Amino acid sequence: MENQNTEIVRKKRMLSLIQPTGTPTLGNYLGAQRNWVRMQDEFDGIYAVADLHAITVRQEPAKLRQQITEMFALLLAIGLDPEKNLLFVQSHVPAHSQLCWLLNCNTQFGELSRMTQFKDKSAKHADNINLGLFAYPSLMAADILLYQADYVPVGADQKQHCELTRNIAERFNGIYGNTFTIPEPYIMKTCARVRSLQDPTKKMSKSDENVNSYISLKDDKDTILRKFRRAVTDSEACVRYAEGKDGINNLMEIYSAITNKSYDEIEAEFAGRGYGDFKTAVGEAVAEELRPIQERLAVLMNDKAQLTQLMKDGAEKAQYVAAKTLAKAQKKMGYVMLK
Ligand code: ATP
Ligand code: LTN
Repeated sequence: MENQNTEIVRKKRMLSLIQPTGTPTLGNYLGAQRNWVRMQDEFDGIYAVADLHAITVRQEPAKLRQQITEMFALLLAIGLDPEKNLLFVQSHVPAHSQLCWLLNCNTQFGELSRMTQFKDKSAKHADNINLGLFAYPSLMAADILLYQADYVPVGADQKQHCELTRNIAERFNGIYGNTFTIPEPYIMKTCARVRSLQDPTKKMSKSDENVNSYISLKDDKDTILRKFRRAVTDSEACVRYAEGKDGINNLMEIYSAITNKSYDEIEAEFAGRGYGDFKTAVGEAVAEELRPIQERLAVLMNDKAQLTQLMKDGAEKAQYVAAKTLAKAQKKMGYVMLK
C-alpha cells in the first residue's frame, strides 16, 4: 500500500489579550496589533479583550461597556479574521475566573509582590490597592494556560508576567502532573518602537497626559497631520537617521514601518527638503494606513447585532477550549467531576 503521510501538523498557538482602557495608539498598532494580523496565517491566533483585568483599576460602568465593545470591534477592524483567529471577550468565558482561583492557590505572595507593574500601579492608584490588582498576574496566567498557548507576543512591560506564568505552570505540572503547555514569549521580528511625539526619549503611550504625544487609532486625518506638525524634532533641518536626532529618528521609523522604505530611501526622498514636508508626508502615510481601519470600525460599531453575534460565536468556541483545560486542572487537583 502507498505510504501516505497523513500527519497533521497543528499550527502553534499565539495568544494575547488587550485591556479595554482607552483607544490603542499608533505605538500599540505598529508594535503589536499589526503583527497579529500579519501572523494570522502562520499561527492559530487567540486574541481577547481583557475586561476582567480592566477593573483592577476603577472603571465607570457605562464607559467600560462602551470600551469593551469598541475594543472587540477594533480587533476585527485592524484585520483579524474571526475565521482564522479565536476572538472573544474575557468575561464571556467564566473558566478564566475559575482557573484563576486554582492558580491563586498555587502562586506565592512573594512572587506577586515582586511584580513591577503592581508596584507602579499601586503607586499611581494609592487609594485603590485592591486584591485584584495584586492577583492580576495569576489571572493573566489563567488566560494563557487555558488555551495551551505556545507563544505570547510580549513587549518589555509584560515580560515579567510571562515569566511568572511559566513558573506557575511548571510548578503546577510538577505537583499535579502534566496539565499546561509552558508558553514562550514571542519577540516580534519587525517590532517598531514608536516614541512620544512630544518627548521622543519616551515610548508613545495611550495613558500619556499630553494628547499631542500620541496618535490614537481613532484620530482623524486633520488631527494626525496637526500632531505630526507639532512633533518635537531638532534644528538641523536635515532628514537623516543619526544619534541625537531622536525626534526625526522616530518619524523615520514610523514612516519606514508604514511605507516599507529603508532609511536610505527616506533620506534620499527628503534630501534638501525641510522638516515641514517630511512631517506632512509621515502624517499622510499614517492617516492613509488608519483610514480603512477607521472605516471598518465605524461600520462595525453601527451594526451592534453583528458584533453581538461575533462575540457570541467567539465566546462559544473559547468556552469549549477553556472548559477542557479547566476540567483537566480540576481533576488533577482532586475535584469531584460530575461528568
Ligand atoms: P499604557 O499607557 O496604558 O501603559 P501602552 O500604550 O503603553 O498602555 P500597553 O497596553 O501596555 O500599551 O501595551 C500593549 C502592547 O503594545 C504591548 O505588546 C506593547 O509592547 C505594545 N506597545 C505599547 N506601546 C508601544 C510603543 N510605543 N511602540 C511599540 N509597541 C508598543
Ligand atoms: N497584561 C496585559 C494584558 C493581558 C495579556 C493577557 C497579555 C491580559 N492577559 C494574556 C498577554 C496574555 C497588558 O496589560 N498589556
